[in-house]
Amino acid sequence: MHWQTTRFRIDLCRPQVMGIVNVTPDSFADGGCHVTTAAALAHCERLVAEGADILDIGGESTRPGATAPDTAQEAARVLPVIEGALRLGVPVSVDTSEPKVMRAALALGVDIVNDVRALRRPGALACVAEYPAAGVCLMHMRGEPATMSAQVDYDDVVVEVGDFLAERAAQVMAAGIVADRIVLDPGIGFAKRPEHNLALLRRQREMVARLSRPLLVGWSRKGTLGLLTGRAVQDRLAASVAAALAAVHHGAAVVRVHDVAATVDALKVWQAACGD
Ligand code: HH2
Repeated sequence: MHWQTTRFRIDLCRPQVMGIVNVTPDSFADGGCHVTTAAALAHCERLVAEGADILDIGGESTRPGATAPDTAQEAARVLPVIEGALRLGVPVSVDTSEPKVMRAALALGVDIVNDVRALRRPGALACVAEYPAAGVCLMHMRGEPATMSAQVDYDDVVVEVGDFLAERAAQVMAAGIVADRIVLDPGIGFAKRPEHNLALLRRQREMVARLSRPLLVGWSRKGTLGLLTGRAVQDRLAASVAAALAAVHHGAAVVRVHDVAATVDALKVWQAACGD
C-alpha cells in the first residue's frame, strides 16, 4: 500500500507520523505557540529533526465551537510556512477546507490536501482534481466545528462513519482523483461523543477491512483522552502516545500527532514488538 502525493510516493508498510503545525492563535492544544512564520518554520524543522514523516500545516482551528478565519487571513498564515516547509525534504500537507487556500498551496507544490470537510466546500473537489499527483485526506465530520457538538446521534457510529468515507471516496474518485492519492480519516472528536471515539478505536479493524484505502487517525491531546485520564490538554502526552499506538495496532497507516519525538520512539518499539 502507498499514498501518492505531489513529490513523494509514501510507502505505508511502516506507520507514518504526521506532525501537526498549527499556525493559529486559537488551536485547542497549541494555539498561539507558532503564529509567526518564523516560529512555525522553526517548529517544522524541529518536527522533522524528531522524525516526522509528514508535516501538516493549518491556519484554522477546528476545535468544537471554533469559528473559521477569513480566507485571506488563513492564506496569510499558512502559505509562507508551506513555502519554507517544502524545502525540508518531507511531504508537506495543508490542513484546509478552503478552495482558495488549497489552490494557492497546490500552486506552491504542496504534497497533500488534508480536509476535515472532505472536499465538500464548493470548488474544493475541482481544485484538487486539477493537480493529478497531489494526495488528499478525506475526514468524517458532521456540520461545522461551531455546531458539530449538537450532531452526535448515531445508531452505529462505526458503520455510519464507514458509510460516509466509502461514499465520499467514491464521489472523489468519480471526479477523476485516482484511488492511490486518497487516505481516509474517521475524524476523532468531530461531531462525536467520547463513546463514539472509543468505538471507532476499538472497532477500527472493521473500518480498515471495509475501506479500500488506508486510514489516517488523529487522537493527539483530544478531549476523550482528557476524560479517560483526568489530564489537562498540556498533560496528555502519555495518553496521546498510547492512543497512537492503539490506532496503529488496529491498522491505521498514518497518525497525526503534536508530540513527534515520543510517538516516533514508541512506534519503533511497537514495530520491533508487533510489526511485520
Ligand atoms: N484534527 C484536527 C485538525 N485537523 N485533520 C485530520 N485529518 N484528522 C484530525 O483528526 C484532525 C485534523 C484538530 O486538531 P488540532 O489541529 O490539533 O487542533 P485545532 O483544530 O484546534 O487547530
